[in-house]
Amino acid sequence: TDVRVDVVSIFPEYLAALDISLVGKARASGLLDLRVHDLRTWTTDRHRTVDDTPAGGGAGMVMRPDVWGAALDDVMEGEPAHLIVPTPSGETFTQRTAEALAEQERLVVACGRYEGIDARVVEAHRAAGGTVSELSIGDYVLNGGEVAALVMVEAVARLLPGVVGNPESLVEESHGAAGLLEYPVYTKPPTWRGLDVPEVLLSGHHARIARWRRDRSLGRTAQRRPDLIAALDVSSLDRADLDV
Ligand code: 6GU
Repeated sequence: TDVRVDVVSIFPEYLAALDISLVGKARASGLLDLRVHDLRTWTTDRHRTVDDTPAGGGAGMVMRPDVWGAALDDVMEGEPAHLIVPTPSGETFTQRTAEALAEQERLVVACGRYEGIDARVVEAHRAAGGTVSELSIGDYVLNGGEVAALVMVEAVARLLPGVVGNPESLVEESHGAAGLLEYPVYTKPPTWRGLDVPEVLLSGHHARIARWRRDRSLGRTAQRRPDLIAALDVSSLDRADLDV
């Protein structure tokens, strides 16, 4: 196997979606060794408690460091893997993050619930020589890290060599190297409900099609994601990009 990913959660059922589609195939074909674990396996009390009240007071509950420590020690088998902690307080997970994570041989994803995991778990992992990414998937609040873990695992898995059939479909996408959103796409029939496929796409004129697509990408990006236009590297623009 090329990459091993362990996900630890109190709701391992959330990760069932990783059995299907592209990620499921990557697992079945041995390109991805994905293992999902129930955090409660590492509890020691009758009630299988994973949380406790926050030090310093306040609302909610915090996940216990002893349970998480035991879980991570076991799952990592003495080899500190790269630890991913999904959290709304993390750095933003982007396509660049997915690309960097796809280079790792071992990833462990620690899904927190409640107000989060006792901060010493991350601290201890770093002290033991491990590396950590605390990552958010965007500016909104989820109930726990599981859905974010699904997002991250899928984004990373599809970058592994051999997982996506046509590697060209990896480079030409939104948030690819160009930093632009994808152009609109069409298929047959050429007219549907009175709406036509843009004529240029049926012209067979490859240079004009490429120009049309680039213009649609630029226009769409300017409308929907002005932040991406602001971040564009001027040297990535061609002369015709500046024509109105
Ligand atoms: Cl990674 N976790 C939670 N709980 N909420 C989020 C998130 C992560 N990313 C965005 N919102």
